[in-house]
This record gives sequence, C-alpha cells and structure tokens, in this order.
Amino acid sequence: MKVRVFFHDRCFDGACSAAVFSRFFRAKIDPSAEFHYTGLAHKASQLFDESEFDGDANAIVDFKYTPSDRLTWWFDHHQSAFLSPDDQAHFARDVSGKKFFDPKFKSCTKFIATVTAQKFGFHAPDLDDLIHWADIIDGALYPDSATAVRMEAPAMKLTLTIEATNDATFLPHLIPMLASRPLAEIVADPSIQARFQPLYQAHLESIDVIRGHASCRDGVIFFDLLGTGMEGYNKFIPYDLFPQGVYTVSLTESSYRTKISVGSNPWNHPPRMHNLATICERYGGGGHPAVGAISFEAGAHEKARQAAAEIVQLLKTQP
Ligand SMILES: [Mn+2]
Repeated sequence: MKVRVFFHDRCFDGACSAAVFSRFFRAKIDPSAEFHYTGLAHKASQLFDESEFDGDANAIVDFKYTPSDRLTWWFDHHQSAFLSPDDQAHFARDVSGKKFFDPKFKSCTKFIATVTAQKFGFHAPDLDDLIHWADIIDGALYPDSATAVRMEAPAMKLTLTIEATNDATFLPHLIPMLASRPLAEIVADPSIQARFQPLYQAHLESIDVIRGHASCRDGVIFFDLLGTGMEGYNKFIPYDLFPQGVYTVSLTESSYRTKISVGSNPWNHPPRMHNLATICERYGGGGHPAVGAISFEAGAHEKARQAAAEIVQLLKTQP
C-alpha cells in the first residue's frame, strides 16, 4: 500500500509525528506500507491541491485540517487547525475514527503516540526518547535559555538541522531514521554532521546579527531582519540576549514569503499573557497561545512592517 504522509515542514515535531505515524501504520495497519513524505509550510495562498492526495492512504500530521474525501488520517494539535468554520464542521461530521484533534497536547508526536496506544494498542518503547524531546521542543519546555541556545542534546542538534533546511529531500531522508534509530546515533551519521556543522557556525553568527538589530522596550523585543539575508534563527536567542523580555516580534523573509514571528519568553511569564495565536489570526496567521506567525506575500515589506509595529504596540499593553 502506498501511503502519502504530509507533515509540518522544517519542524522537529512535524518530522517526529511523521516517524511515529509511520511506525504505527506498519505495526497496526499494513506491515508492507510504502511511505512517501511531503512537507507542508504555512503560506498566504491556498494549501491543498486535491491531486496531491495520490496515496492509497493519505495522512496529514501536525498540520491544518483539509475537508477532502481523499484524506484518510489526520492528527493535529494547533489551535488554528481549521481554516474556516466549514472545515471544523466537516471534521465534526467525520465518522472514520481516523481523524484526531486536541490542542491541549504540547506536541503532535505525543498526541499520535497517546491516541494510537489508547485506540489501536500501539506501543514502541524505543520511540520514548523521541516523543519526550518532541514535547520539550514543540512545547518550549526547556529549563533555561542556555539549554535551547547551546544545543548540547542530540534532539537540539537535529532541530537546528531540520528548521534550517531548504532541501526538500532532507526530511524524507531523515524521517525513516527518526522512526528506527536512537537520536545520538542519527546525529553522529555523516549525512547529518555534514548539514549540522555549517549550520552551527551560522547559528553562532546569527546570535551576533540579532544582537545588532534587536531592542527591548516595555518587555517587547523587536527586530527587523528584512534585507539582511537571514531567513531564520533559533527562537530562544532573543531571550538569552534579553532575559527581561516577555514577547518577541520579528520580521524575516524567504523566497516565497515575508514573515512576522511572534513569541513569548518561556522563562519570564507575567501572570496574564496575550494569546498570540488570536493576535496573529487577526492578520491571517495563526499558531499557539504562546507562539504565532503571520505570512505575507514575498516582497510585502511595508505591509508586514506596519502589522509588526501594531503588534509591538499591542503587546506593550496589558492583555
Ligand atoms: Mn507541532
């Protein structure tokens, strides 16, 4: 059986979700299943073309729902999992027993492991370390900013490699490794080291670039990286630089979009917090209460800068 698995691209939890789903599928549905992996990124334009569902079974993990009859399996934990009330109603009518949503889970990986254990009797103790780290990384449950920024754990090294990749063949190569080998062994693999080492050097340089562009006022860290050529960064760097910061608002761009990222400091929480997913939804974005993002068309710098300035002002006020 050919199984097409769509997963949240450039995301440790997305890749681990695809790995755990695949192990579950081989163990409980079809031992000879042949998997094809496709990463999905949040874009301003339409998400799915029906012809992409070309498997005998089609799955989406750690990504938005889509109301297609060709979608067989779905697991997500994002607050903004439904693009519209119609999509949510379509999900609510589903009677397949193969589509699952719970925004209380910190990671979709843990969600898949929990649901498949309860409903299908799937257990794979060798995946416990992977599931544990997916929950820490997607839930931002690090003990301190140094753990997240220094990257000593194998899962952190993999996260750096996964979040930075522009190579559509990399995660389809990595996901079967995640499904079958310990994290430390995967990191030591020459195919991973070759990607990790230059990224780690760039990570150290990105700390300097953010230090040069960022300011922190009234608890809001802001930096505009449009025009610097820097597409992404470790989202905990701002809090390592400004431990007093509560929120971060940043502007970055890649070939296909201009992006506002909005985050909150896991180690400096005031009693009441703004819901960042709700704020981002007002501008067509989404996310979790503690972290969100908005995508604009490539080149829409002024529109993105205007929205970022409004969000910075809003975050300086009490929720
Ligand atoms: Mn996730």
